[in-house]
Amino acid sequence: MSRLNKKISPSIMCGDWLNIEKMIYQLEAAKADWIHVDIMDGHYVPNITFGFDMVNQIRRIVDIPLDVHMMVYHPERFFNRFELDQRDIISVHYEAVEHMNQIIHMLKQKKVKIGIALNPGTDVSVLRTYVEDLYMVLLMMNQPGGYGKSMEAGMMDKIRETKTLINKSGKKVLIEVDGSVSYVLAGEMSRAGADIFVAGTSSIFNKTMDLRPSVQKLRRIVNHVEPNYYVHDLTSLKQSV
Ligand code: S6P
Ligand code: MG
Repeated sequence: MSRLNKKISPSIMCGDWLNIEKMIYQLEAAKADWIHVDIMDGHYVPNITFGFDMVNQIRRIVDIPLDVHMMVYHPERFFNRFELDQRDIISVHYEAVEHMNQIIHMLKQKKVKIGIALNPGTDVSVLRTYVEDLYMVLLMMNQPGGYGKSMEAGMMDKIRETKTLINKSGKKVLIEVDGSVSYVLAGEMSRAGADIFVAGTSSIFNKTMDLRPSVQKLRRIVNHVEPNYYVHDLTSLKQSV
C-alpha cells in the first residue's frame, strides 16, 4: 500500500447519535474512506451500541465501505442479519470466538472482507494460522468497549510486530489501529505500519465537531504531509493535545 493510500475510518459511536444520518453524509462529504461501526453486546465488552439494523440502514445511504467491528461473543449468530457486500469488512475478536476457521468460512461465503481484531494483551502470533484468509488485522490500542482512553504501553511495538508477521507471510493484509488515534500519535502509528486509522474522540470527534478539516488534518498526519509531533516536536505536541 502506498503511503498516500492510508485510510481514515471514523467511528460513529463517537459522534452525535441523535443525528447519525446527517453525520454519515458529513463524513462522506469529508472524504472519509470507510465508516467504522462498533457492535457491542454488553458481554464481551461492558457496553451496548448498535446492531445489524443500524448497520443495514447505514449501508443503504452510503457507497463507501462499512468497517464493522464486532465486540460480541458468538458473532456468527448475526452474520446472516447483515446486508453487506464485498466492499465491506467484518472484524471479529480473536478472544471472543471459539472456532475461528468456521467463522472465516462463513464470512467467505458471505463475500465480505474478513478482519481479526486483537485486544492489547493478545499476542500477534495468534494471527499466523489465519493470515492467509485475512483482509485486515484490527489492533486495539486500548481495552475495547468505550472511547477517550489512553493508549496502552507497548502498542507501537505491537504494530511493528504485526507488520513483520504479515510481511513474512507474503500476504497483503492491512493493519487497522483503533483507540487513541490522536493527532499526536497517528503519525508514529503510521510509521510503525498501520494502514487504516479509526478516528474517534482523540481526533475528529472533538469539541468543534468540524469533521471535514479534522479528517483532512488526520489524513495529512498519517501520510506524513504534516509533521510527526510524537517524535520530533514537543512544542507542537503541547499545542495539539
Ligand atoms: C471501542 C471501539 C472504538 C472506539 C474508538 C474511540 O472499543 O472499538 O472504535 O470508538 O476507539 O476512539 P478514541 O479516539 O475515542 O480513543
Ligand atoms: Mg472499533
